Amino acid sequence: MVVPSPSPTSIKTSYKKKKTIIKIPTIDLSMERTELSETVVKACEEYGFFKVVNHNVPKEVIARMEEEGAEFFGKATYEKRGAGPASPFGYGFSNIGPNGDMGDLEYLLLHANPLSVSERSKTIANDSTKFSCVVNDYVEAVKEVTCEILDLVVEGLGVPDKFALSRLIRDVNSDSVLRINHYPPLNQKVKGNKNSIGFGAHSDPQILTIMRSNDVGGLQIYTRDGLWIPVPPDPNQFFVMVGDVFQVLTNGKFMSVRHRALTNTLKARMSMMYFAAPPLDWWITPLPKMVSPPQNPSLYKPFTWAQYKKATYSLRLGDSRLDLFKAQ
Ligand code: GA4
Repeated sequence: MVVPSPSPTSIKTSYKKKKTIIKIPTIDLSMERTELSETVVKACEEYGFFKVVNHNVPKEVIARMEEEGAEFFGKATYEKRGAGPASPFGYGFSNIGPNGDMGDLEYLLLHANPLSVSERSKTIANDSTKFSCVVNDYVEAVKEVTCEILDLVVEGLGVPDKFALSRLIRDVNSDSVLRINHYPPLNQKVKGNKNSIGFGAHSDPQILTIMRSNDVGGLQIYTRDGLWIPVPPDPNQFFVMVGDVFQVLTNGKFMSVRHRALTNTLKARMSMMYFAAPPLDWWITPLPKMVSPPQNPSLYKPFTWAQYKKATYSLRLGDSRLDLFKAQ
C-alpha cells in the first residue's frame, strides 16, 4: 500500500540563495485510522516534527492556560523571582539548565504530576487553587493527545502491545514536565540585534513534546537536509517533536528533532511545552519489533530514564547526549 504524504504546510526558505520549499507535515487526527497511523510514522521518520489539527483539546482549556501564563509573566520581577530559582523546577530567567547556557527568555518549569503542580502553585499564583486546576486540565488534555499519537505510532510500526508507549505516560510515576517560555519583545533590547537566540539549538531528551504558542513566530526546526526551517505559529493547534528517547525506542528509525527559538519580533512570544517522559526507573531499549540481531542489533546500550536525565543535566544544552549511550 502506498503511504499518503501528510498534508503539508509549505514554507519557503532560502539557503545559499537557492529557494527551497519545505513541507511541514500536518496530521489531521480526524482521519481514517489506518491511514493516520502510517502518516504519523512517516512524519516522525522524515522530520521528527509535525503539526496536529482536529486534536479535540477544548479551546477554553488552552485559553485559560494562556491567561494564567500571561498573568504570571506580567507580574513584577520580584514577585516572579519568588517562584524561583528553577533548580530545575520553578521560575527561571536567562539561565537554561545548570551548565552556563543562556537565552533571552524567562520561564516556568513544572513537574506535570498534579501533587507537585499544586505544591508549586503556592509560589506562582495569587489564586493557587485556580492555577493548579488550569495546569492540571491542560496537562490532562495534552497527555491525551500524546497518548493518541503514541498509540498511532505503535500501530503504524506493527508493535503487538497496543499501549506499549502510552502506558508509560499514563503511569502515575511518569516524569513528564510542563514548561512555559516567555520571550520578551525585541524592542526592549539592543536595536539591530535582529536574530537574538531565545532558546539555543537542542533536541528534547524525553519521548515526545507537545508544543503550542501564541501567534508570534520564532520556532525553527533543523531538517535532515541541514536547513533551519521557521515554523509559522498556529495558536489553536499543536506541534509535536520526537525526543531522544523516541529515537532509541525506534532504534534510530525516528530521529529526535533539533530545534531553537529566535526572538526577532516586536511582540512577546509565549510557548508551552508538555514533555512526555516515562517513570525514572524505566529501562529504555528499542522496542523488540525494531531490532533483529545479528543484522539489525540495538544501536544503544540499555539505560534508565533517570540515568539519561542525569547525563542530560551534566551536559550543555546543545550537546548530543545519545552518543554516551551508543552500543559498541
Ligand atoms: C531541554 C528540554 C526541556 O526544556 C528541559 C530542558 C532542561 C532545563 O531547562 O532544565 C535542560 C535541557 C532541556 C536539555 C539539557 C539540559 C537540561 C537544560 C540543559 C542544559 C526541561 C529538559 O528536559 O531538557
